[in-house]
Amino acid sequence: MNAPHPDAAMRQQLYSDMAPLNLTPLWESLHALVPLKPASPCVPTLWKYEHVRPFLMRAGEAITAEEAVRRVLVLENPGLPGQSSITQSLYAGLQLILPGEVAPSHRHVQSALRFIVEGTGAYTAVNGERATMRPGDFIITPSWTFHDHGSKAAGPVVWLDGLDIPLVRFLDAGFAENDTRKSQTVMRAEGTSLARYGHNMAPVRGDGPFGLTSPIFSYPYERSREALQRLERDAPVDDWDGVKLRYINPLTGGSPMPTMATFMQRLPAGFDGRPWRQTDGAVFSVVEGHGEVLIERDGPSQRFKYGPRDHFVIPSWHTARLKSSAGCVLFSFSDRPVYQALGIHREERLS
Ligand code: 1HN
Repeated sequence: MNAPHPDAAMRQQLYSDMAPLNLTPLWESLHALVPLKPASPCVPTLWKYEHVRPFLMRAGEAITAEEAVRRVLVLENPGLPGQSSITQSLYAGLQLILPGEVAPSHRHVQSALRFIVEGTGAYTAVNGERATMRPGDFIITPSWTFHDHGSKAAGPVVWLDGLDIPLVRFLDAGFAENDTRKSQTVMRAEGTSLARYGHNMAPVRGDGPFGLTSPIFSYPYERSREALQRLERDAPVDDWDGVKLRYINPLTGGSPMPTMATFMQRLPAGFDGRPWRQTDGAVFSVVEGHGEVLIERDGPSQRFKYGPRDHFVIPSWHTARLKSSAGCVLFSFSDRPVYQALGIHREERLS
């Protein structure tokens, strides 16, 4: 134990005397306020689908989609208890819809992404157009657009929800509103948005329908998968990422949503990736195959073995590397566009 500073008593008296005036001494918290490097409270975590699925099915018996409004089990980071957050700025959950159910129409400022994990034949409707869900599809709900979900499937359909909820909460920018109707009236044939914007072409006149968000709200898995497959065969594989592509807003080339970037990557069989770190915490959904991710920060690395439908999070500025002996496909998302818009994104590729 160090001897107390000779002025310690005087300082404590100062702090307690000024506290009623809402004054605090910066010098006591300066180092924590301006850290030498990010010190996220978020911790690396893996959710095995085989462990989560029984609880999702129990939720299916305990409450209807309509009663719950959204029947979701939140993937809550154990380092952020009670905050419904998977990173400091992002929310993730697994949503279940059963045959014939409807999750009623509403809208909110928060942007949402859906990544289909299990089952075929549920749909989401955005601004009067429905998108049928198939495993591996990436679907967008733009900020402040009405959306409802329903299911004509024969069995359960489960998807990953990714939302910028903690970020919007931090900014005190949240508004929400229920629709007057339970389900939106279908106004356009399915696939209209993809035909207009998803073929490296765009309408000759007029702006996109969703402001800063991509006009394509469903990116089918078969097209992403085909691109990765061809690149694995015909192009160099990156030592850190394998074969990785980012989804784009075709009108801008930027991220599909202003607050979230999404990616899909293929790790070829035998991939033994090099380590990297980045400031944006990232959430992964395993689409196909098996592998492992090693994650560390100032200590021994943690090893997480993953398989299809598992989910994991790599927090800010943790060093990570990916391996796969049999090969695998990973979807991921982060709030990288926010860092980039603010000019504060950092990434380091290590060897
Ligand atoms: C929401 O609207 C959905 O539309 C899912 O499916 C999860 C979590 C918090 C707030 C709104 C959806 C949500 C949500």
